[in-house]
Amino acid sequence: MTENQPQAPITSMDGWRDQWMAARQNPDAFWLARTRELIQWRTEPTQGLHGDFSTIKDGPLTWFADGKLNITESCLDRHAAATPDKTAILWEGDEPGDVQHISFAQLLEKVCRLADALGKLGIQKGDRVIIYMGMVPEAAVAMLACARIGAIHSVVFGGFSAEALRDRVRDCGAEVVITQNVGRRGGRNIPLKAVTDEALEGERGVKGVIVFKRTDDETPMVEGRDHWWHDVCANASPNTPATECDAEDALFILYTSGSTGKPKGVVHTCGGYITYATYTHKTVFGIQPDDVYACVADVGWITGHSYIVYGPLSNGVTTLMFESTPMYPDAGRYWDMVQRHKINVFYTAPTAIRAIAAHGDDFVTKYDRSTLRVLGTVGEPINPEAWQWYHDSPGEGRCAVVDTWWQTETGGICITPIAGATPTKPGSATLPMPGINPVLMQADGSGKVMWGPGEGHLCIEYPWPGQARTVWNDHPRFVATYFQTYPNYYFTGDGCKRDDDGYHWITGRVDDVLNVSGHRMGTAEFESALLIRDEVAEAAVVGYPHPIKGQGVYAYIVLQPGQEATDELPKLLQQEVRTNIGVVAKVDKFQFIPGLPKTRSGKVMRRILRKIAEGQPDAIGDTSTLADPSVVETIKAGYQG
Ligand code: 7RM
Repeated sequence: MTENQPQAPITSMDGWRDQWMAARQNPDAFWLARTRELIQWRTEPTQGLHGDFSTIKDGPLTWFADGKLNITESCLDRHAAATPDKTAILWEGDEPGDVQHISFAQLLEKVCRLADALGKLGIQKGDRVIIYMGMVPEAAVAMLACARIGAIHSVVFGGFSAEALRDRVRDCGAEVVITQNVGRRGGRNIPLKAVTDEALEGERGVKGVIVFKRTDDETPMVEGRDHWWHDVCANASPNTPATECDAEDALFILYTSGSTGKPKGVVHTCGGYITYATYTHKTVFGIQPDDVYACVADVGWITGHSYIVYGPLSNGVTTLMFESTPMYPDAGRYWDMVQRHKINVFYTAPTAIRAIAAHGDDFVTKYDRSTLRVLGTVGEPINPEAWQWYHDSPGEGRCAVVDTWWQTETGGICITPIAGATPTKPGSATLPMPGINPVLMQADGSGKVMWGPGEGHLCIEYPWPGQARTVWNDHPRFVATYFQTYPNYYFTGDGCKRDDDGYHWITGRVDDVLNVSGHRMGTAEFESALLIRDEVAEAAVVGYPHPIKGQGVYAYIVLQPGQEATDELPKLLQQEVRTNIGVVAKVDKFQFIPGLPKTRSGKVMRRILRKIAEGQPDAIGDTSTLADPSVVETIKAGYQG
């Protein structure tokens, strides 16, 4: 059976085309072959896809439904057996040179101990565990320990506030929270345990908190609820058996912002997700067994899940975890690490590239980058200038640059060059992965598919194993968000251009989702935080182009009658946003206006607000449907340039 032969690496455009065509012609055969060759199954699946986008309203689709596995056996046991002493996690702490090497054998033992400790706290298969940590190896251990016993983890980014953490604990019904006393970043403490305490005040559902001791800072512990990580792990088994799971058992929930309401708990399942993370990681970056691979994202985002933890460990390569920032102690930190750790593949975000490029080439050239082979970027559109700098300066003009487009919901990379195979164009994510069928829809609401070059809304036509299955506890919301705009297609929320060569150029979100420094946030989340303050009658938040962050946040505020826009007010409003969302959420500009531009039916015309915030008041277009077109002139006049 040819489909059972291991896939040859893609090294040419012909190779890419062959595999893309094979996946298109027989997706089941393609993905069954990939999962059998890449993943350790207890019972190999014989079934591919069940269901499709037309039946998704009746329930989640499935991949590999008759397979049984525990994904930690792919990420840990098989490598602990074959290469026990090889470094699995290479940790670089906040201070340069504060380094740990954790081998596959050691990582497996740590995971087993925490898994056993979780079990002793009453956590069973299917239970939810929240992980609220910084970038320490223990964050990966916590994720894998949950997976070991079939518990469902939900990592909450350490920059989110107590309110945001509490919302997530409640939404998923978490019974245990794993945190650390403090996080370290850029020489400063991040009060993770204190925020956890605030979030959990009065939360009866959480029966235990496990606290990793990152520093010797004094840490108040709640009697009967809180346990030190080192205590519970010291008394735990180093050989906790892996719990057998169905391919479609949930592996994790990750909350992500959409255009409306609170963040959604996107659910990924074991078999399809691990297959897609492993396959894309290996294929896109051309991973070699002895590579030192570094993705400097945070495990609080999907990039950290798929390309710091699950993909690289499943592929058995050394994966770096980086606790600090690209600027600490100076703008040379990335390349300092590349030199010291002999990094071969390096993966970061456009916002970081732009920020360090602004500090000049000396911070780059003083370090040896000769080990680098592939440079990746993800999180937001990369402007051609930043792409070129990444390619020429850190990459010495000889490394492959892969601009990888994907989303929390897609589980892994979908549109990207394949390192060493795809000719690149600066600013283009180029071509789809095998198994991904991108389609552009006319943006005029006609629902028509566009052929050939053009610009439209990016959809994906056919299911793939790594895609999210549902929204936690709210399948109708999943269907409404992704499958209703364009029936029978997955709608990404992104705009996209396709050029004459069939290359894809992502233009950014076409909905009310903001992307600030690669952090995805909803305008609705900002607006509801602003509305909490009594002074505020109405609020509308939009994005505008920002040279480093990609997007800045522009808030229009209508005050209650009798209220005044004092000098203090923006600070108070910002404080409210921070309390409700977290330190990552910052309003860059406030404009106080007498009224929002609304249609006669009361709908806010965000297009107008967006154009003014973008500094393009002349591109506003038709305002004749507004209830009171004169507000536009007032808003234009008060523009915060
Ligand atoms: C991986 C991740 C998803 C949104 C997505 C896009 C934007 C991500 C790129 C990109 C242009 C890229 N997941 N995006 N990668 N835009 N080029 N290479 O970021 O769920 O947090 O965000 O990010 O708008 O819809 S995410």
